[in-house]
Amino acid sequence: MCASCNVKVRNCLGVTSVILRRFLSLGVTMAKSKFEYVRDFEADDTCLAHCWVVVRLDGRNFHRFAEKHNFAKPNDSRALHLMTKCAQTVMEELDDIVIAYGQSDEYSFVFKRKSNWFKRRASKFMTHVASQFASSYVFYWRYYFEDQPLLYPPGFDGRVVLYPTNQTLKDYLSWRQADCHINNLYNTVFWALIQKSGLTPIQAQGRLQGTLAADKNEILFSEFNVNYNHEPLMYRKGTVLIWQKVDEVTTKEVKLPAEMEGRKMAVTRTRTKPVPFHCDIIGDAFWKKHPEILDEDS
Ligand code: DGT
Ligand code: MG
Ligand code: MG
Repeated sequence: MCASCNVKVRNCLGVTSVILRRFLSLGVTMAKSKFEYVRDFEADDTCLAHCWVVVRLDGRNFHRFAEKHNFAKPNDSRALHLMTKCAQTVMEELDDIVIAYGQSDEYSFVFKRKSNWFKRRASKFMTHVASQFASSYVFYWRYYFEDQPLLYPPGFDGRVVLYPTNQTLKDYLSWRQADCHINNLYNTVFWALIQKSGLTPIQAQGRLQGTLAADKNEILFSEFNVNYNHEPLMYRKGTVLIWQKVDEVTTKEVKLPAEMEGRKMAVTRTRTKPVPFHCDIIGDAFWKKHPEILDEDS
């Protein structure tokens, strides 16, 4: 019986209103408003089951951004390392990313085939990756560009592409790495002609028109004594991020036993982190060495 109105507790209006208020405070709506129908205008963007979900980001108008921030030409290692730091942050903060690949002003992130993160909604994948990446770019800027202030906020576009098989996913990543190679070879010769031979950009462009990869290698070697194969791997291959076990050594104050109190000791912890590699991902060797990336359970 209710102490105040003397009816069975389940019939007491006071108790009912307490329960009702508790429901409402928990955000449980008892009735739909007449505006609820607008939900039906939302498009269903669920990514097809069992496909690899790839989100590719690309810097917005980075031609201008690189000029304004005095990026070294053709490659600025600070800028590339900052991109990789942002990609590592994305992998650590978001769920289910198995591999990422980046070059120039772009990064691709591959989500597990069986990921059910945000019920596989494409817009959730894309916007979380883009916003986490962009805020990291601004947040970490000063650690990579110590003397160079960030002059305006950079932006990144994003797209989602689904790949139905391991082969199509590998071909996608190969396409991005081949693009890195083609652009980097071209840019390396182009800027050598300008910086070392004093050609104008129009003259350098004319000189390279119709040349094949072998011609560009030859120009680099015979005119600038540069063996393209000895250029830094990060420039030629881009950056692959995969999860690896890493031993982290930290110093900790030891609490016990009593006689050791106050002493510092090195403690080794094993953590799984996204680790960068600048290796070939077009051939089979990489995939044979890391079979877990394409594992069925991914
Ligand atoms: P978009 O993507 O259509 O908004 O336009 P952009 O200008 O971002 O063009 P995109 O993405 O095709 O090309 C990347 C640009 O970023 C390219 O013009 C060169 C520049 N960039 C990227 N990394 C570096 C770098 O390390 N050094 C320099 N100097 N420029 C770079
Ligand atoms: Mg861009
Ligand atoms: Mg780009």
